Amino acid sequence: MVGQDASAQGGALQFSPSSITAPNGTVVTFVWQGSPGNHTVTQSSFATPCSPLTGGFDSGYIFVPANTTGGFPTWNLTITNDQEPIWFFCAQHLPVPHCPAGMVGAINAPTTGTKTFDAFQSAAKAATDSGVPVPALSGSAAFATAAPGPITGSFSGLLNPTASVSGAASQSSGASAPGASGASGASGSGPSGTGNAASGVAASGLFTFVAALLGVTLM
Ligand SMILES: [Cu+2]
Repeated sequence: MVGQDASAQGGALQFSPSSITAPNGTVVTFVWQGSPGNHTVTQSSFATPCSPLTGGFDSGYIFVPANTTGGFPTWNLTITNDQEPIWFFCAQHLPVPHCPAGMVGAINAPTTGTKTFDAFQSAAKAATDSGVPVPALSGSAAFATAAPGPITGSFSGLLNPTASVSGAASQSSGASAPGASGASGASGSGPSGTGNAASGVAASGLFTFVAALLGVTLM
């Protein structure tokens, strides 16, 4: 889940779950379920948690208005290198920078040593930089084949990638990951966060992140 409702444990500014393990070919589905919320999923690095990674994936901003109960925008990333930790953050700056507030996530982060998710999040909370998203479908160790969506109706986006922007469509032939068709299963995970998302993982082999924010409309 990309964000949470403000009433959620841990507040609105979080990915839930925030750290997962996903083998190659897994389709990770991000769900912009926080309502209201305006978040990004932006790849970064362990060294600079709150700065976009050059060549990293980036959803751009997606705004979900208050009182949204369904049809949330989603984005599917396919994992291509499960030996490489994928670090990401939310690049939203309003009303406070989300990354230094702890809105970071990881896929295939080490569980021991110095580069754990907890260490990454601690570094994010000490960071002051929080860059502007660079829309991209394709990232390091993961890629998307389509833009996040739907970004229509009450949803709005800014700096969102498209197939033509990133050129990642050329990689889609390699994206014959099993899971792509199962992505709809992610919709079964409810808005209530980690518990439901975790059960969704168990049921479908897919992973869902959701985020939420306090009614910010980014211009
Ligand atoms: Cu955010």
